[in-house]
Amino acid sequence: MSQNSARFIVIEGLEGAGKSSAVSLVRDFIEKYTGHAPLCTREPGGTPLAEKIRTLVKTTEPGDPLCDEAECLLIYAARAQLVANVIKPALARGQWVLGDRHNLSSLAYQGGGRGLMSLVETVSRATLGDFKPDLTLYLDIEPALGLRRAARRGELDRIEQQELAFFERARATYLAKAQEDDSIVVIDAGQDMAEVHKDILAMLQQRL
Ligand code: Z5A
Repeated sequence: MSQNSARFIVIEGLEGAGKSSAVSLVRDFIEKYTGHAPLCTREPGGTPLAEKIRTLVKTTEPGDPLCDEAECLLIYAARAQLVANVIKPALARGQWVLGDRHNLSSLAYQGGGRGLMSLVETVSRATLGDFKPDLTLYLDIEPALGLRRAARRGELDRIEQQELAFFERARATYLAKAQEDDSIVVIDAGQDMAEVHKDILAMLQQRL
């Protein structure tokens, strides 16, 4: 594989969409396809500093609730660290990168869900410029079904406790962005896992 052929692939979706198992599937596919394991990242997180920010974003500080603007800026601080110190260096040395969430999550959750699209677009441009994934697999699920699946997994974190309408707005933003951008592929994640995985593999074979 030549140095500059490495790609950045991202899995996106609401809670309970099945991102965890999709990440394993795509990681194995990339390893077989390129002969090398990709670097796997998660957001927010993926560097020591960004993991500390992840904890701040996911938990509730009694008496000092995180305001929406601070949530947005913290998530971008974590992403700027991850892109500068992990993702870009990996791509530059020819290693593929597989992300569990990236910038599209901020457009969906902070832009659509929180109603902060103008802030998101400004900070995104300032921190990422033109940098974006080569391919994003968006696992689309009805929020109510996704939250039922996520609830079976255990206690819900600060963001997972938002009202259903928040996730409906986030989903609508995911779908609108996918319409505008050819590098975002929508996968029906409401199907059985076997069907979802079949669709993911078919799409990877077609796109790569
Ligand atoms: N966030 C944000 O607001 N803005 C941003 O820019 C970024 C993130 C980057 C990260 O939390 C939180 O930060 C997230 C968005 C916000 N919070 N919320 N809400 P995280 O990383 O801890 O959580 P996550 O990314 O939402 O979830 P996850 O645990 O990594 O994965 P998942 O896709 O939600 O679900 P899963 O664990 O793969 O599956 C859930 C369960 O469903 C599990 O038991 C599976 O076995 C089951 N499942 C999965 N697929 C199926 C099918 N097809 N059929 C039946 N059952 C299934």
